Amino acid sequence: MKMNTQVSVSKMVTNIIMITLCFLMNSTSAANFLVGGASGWALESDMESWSSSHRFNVGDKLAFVYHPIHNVLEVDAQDYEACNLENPMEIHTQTYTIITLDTLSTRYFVCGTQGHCKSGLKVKIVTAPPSPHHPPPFNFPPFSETTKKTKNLIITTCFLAVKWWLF
Ligand SMILES: [Cu+2]
Repeated sequence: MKMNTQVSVSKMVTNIIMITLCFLMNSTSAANFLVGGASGWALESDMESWSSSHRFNVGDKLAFVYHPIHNVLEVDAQDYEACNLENPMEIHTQTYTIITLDTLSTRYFVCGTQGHCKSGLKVKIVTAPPSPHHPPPFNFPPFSETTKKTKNLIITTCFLAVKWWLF
């Protein structure tokens, strides 16, 4: 009985370590961006220079952090240019909005409070494939297709190993 308890405790500890390692490996491929930088989704942020100084890849997440006087509307290209607030595709109001960039696309976000979009509280996010000419943030080496495949294989093997160990 004592032996069994020791075995299950060490097995549990190993499981926790392995799961943590798997998640750490998995998480390095995507980046999280605080929209607008340190000042967040606010009138004092320079959205244009913020967005042009970053490169966005599929799987990255945008965090809009804002005061309740603001909100986040996702709009189309025309409404973005014109600051038309009448026809949003999505409305977010929870003061901490996470948007996952799940496809290669251009997405448009504006503040829905009257006058804020026209004052510059709007951002256009172009999600692009990784390119060696524009390294992603945090100085990660750009992933080639081969290293990506290898990485996916390692992650899959890792999760399979955990599954095998657990059951
Ligand atoms: Cu606003």
